[in-house]
Formats: sequence, C-alpha cells, structure tokens
Amino acid sequence: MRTDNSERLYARAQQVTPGGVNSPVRAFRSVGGTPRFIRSGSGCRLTDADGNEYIDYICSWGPLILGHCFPPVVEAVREALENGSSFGAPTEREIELAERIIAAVPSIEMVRLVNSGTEATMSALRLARGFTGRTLTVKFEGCYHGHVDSLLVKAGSGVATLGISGTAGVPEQYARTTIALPFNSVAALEAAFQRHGDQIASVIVEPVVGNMGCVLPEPGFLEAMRGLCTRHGALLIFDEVMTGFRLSLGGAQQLYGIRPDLTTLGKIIGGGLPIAAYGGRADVMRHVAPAGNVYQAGTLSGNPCAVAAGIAMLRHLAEHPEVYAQLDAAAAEICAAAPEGVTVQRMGSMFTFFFTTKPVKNWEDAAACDTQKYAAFFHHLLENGVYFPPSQFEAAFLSAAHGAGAIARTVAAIRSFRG
Ligand code: HOZ
Repeated sequence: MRTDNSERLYARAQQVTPGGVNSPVRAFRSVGGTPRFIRSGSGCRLTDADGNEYIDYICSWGPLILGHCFPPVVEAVREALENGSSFGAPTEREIELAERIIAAVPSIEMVRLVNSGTEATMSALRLARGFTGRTLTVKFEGCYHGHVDSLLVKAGSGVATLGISGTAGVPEQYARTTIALPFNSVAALEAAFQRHGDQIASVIVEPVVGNMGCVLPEPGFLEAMRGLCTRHGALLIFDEVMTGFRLSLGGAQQLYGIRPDLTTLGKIIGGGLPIAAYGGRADVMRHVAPAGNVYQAGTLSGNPCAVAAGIAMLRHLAEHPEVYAQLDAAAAEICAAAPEGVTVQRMGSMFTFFFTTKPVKNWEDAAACDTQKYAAFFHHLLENGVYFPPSQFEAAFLSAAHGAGAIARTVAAIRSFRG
C-alpha cells in the first residue's frame, strides 16, 4: 500500500501544527506508522490522500451512525448554509432540535446547545457546582470527558494512549477538586461519599465507557451510583457524548433504566458537524444564564448548519428504530471473528478488541493489555483496507452504512491476522 502522499502531508503538517494533527490520537503515536490523511468519506468507506480505500470503524469517533455523506444530512446542511451560516441570534430549528432531544432522552427536561463535548461537560460541572454550592467532582479512572482541566485527572482516550498521566498546565488546585475512583467499584464510591459526602457536587461517568476501549458497567454499579448521589445531595451526570443516540434513541440511560440529573451529549446530535449539549432536570437547568446565575455562552452555539444536520440525523433515527437491531447484529458478526486470546467487549455498535485474556472492568485491566499486539493487529487491518481506532484505548464504531459486503471483508481481514 502506497502512503507517499500521507507521508508528505504529515511532514508538512508537523511544521505548522503540534504533532501534525489537531487531536492527539490521530497521530498514530501508540501504533506507529504514518497517519492517513483523509480525502473523502462515503457510506462506510474512507479514501486517503493516496487513493487507498478503507472500511471505516472510527466513524468520526462516533457521530456517523448513518455513515459518511448520509444524503438527508447533506441536503439539510446545504439548505441551511444557503440561508446563512451563523446569526448569533435564536432560530426556530434550535427549538426543534431541543424538542427532539427531550422527546428521546428520558431524563432531559431542558437542554442547552454548545459546540463540543468538552464544552458540555465543563458546563455541566459548573452547573452542578452552582446548583449544589459544593466544589468536588467524582470521576472514574480511564473515563474521558473532554479536555476540561479538572477532568484530565487519570483520563482515558488520548491521555491514556500517550501515557500523559499528569497533564502539564492543569493547576494543582483544579486537580484537587477531582476525586478519581476505579470504574465498577461500588466500595470505592461508598468510601468517597462517606469521607466527602457533603462536599461532592457531582459524579460524572460514561455509563458505558468508550474512552478506555469499551467497558460495560457491572450489574448494580450505576444503580448504586444513583442511590449514593440522591442520598448525599450530589448530582449524577451521565456523559453520553458517545453513547447518546448510539446505544439506543434514549442512550445508555434508557437501556439501564437510570435517570441521571444531567446528561451531556455530542457527536450524533450534530450529524458529523460540531455540536454538543447538556441537559437534564428543569429545576437544575433553570440555574443556567440568562434564566439563572450560572454563566455559559457561545457565539456559534446552536449554529444553523450543525442544528440542521442534527435534526436530519435524529429524525431518521426516530423514524427508523430498526437501525439499532441492524447495527447490533452487524457488530456481533464482527466481534465473533476475534482472534483467540483477545477479549472482545461490546455494547450495541460500540466495541473493542482488548489484547488480554481477562475481562476488562476498569482502567487497571485495560492498562494491562498488550498494546504492541494491538498495534500489529491495527496495521494488519489497515493494510487490508479496514480502519480500526489507532489506539487500544478507544472504542470502534459501526454505521448503518456498513453493508454485508463490508462486514464480510472485515471479518476476513480479522481472521487472517496471525498475531
Ligand atoms: N479523543 C477522541 C476520541 N475519544 C478523538 C478525537 C479525534 O481525534 O477526533
């Protein structure tokens, strides 16, 4: 496979952008080799700068549940753009997107649109502090909630991939407002509440983790979390940036039957354009400015093109709930092809091939994986035209555009790996 053009672009990019990329995991640092510079995407396929084609299992890290260039999304964006790309004033479509989110996600009664998942979690945390008058946040090791200062403590995703445990630039005082606990440990959570119960403003969690690879909550973990938050007056925040509208229309909270106080969303609600949101209990959300005194704002918030894309996406998902069963079946087929000695973890269309023989229940288990073997597996697939995440600590995502032919080709590529 020729990669001359990607190599040339990578060298050029490194002159003008730190590490040659605009988000760290894209640089292939933990798997080695040249990151592919993408020229275009269509359906389930990507084409790189050298004309190589790949079946895409990143799907823009989750948003493209209906594939690249899904026609209704393209049409909606085109139409919106022709009517003005940004106003900095309210539009009717923002109401429609909010109404669609509220109709689908069980715990969301009011919602505020922002531009990225990071902004959503940062705002939700501030709101929880403003609402409770408390300072501390509980998070879980290996979960990633964007690059918010206080949430980079023991974070997953790129922080884990690059092994940057204590990120430079985060003031010690901010880091000290975060309590990081092992995922799936009810005992650790109980102990934290016993010690700091009256100071904990919120507990934030990816209910199904995607950012240390795909890790599922053990039975009772989310329920215990809900109970402890209620008992101690802390807000429970589900970070459903990845899982929202992906695991089901109502996200992980619908599947597990847990009602968080606040939820953060992103990715799918923008149909591949930059948009995110935080929402939840109306009595809490009414503390956000201008209704209340917790400030948060944004020039491009509720951007007309992104909102139009999001509406087209959510409309299709609401009208075609059968998509979720189709995705589940296709993902199961891919996961069944996993090589021996690999632990596959999956929830719906999110999955990870962990290079370990043990179940992965928390960050300690994930960190014990053989990342060199994962790198070999990744490059084997890439050479065979299948693009998995360039990190052991990221979930793979499937789209409804992955048809039988693409799945069969992926299965064949996986089966031909001789680790
Ligand atoms: N940290 C993101 C996935 N968990 C990757 C973002 C990107 O590189 O686009």
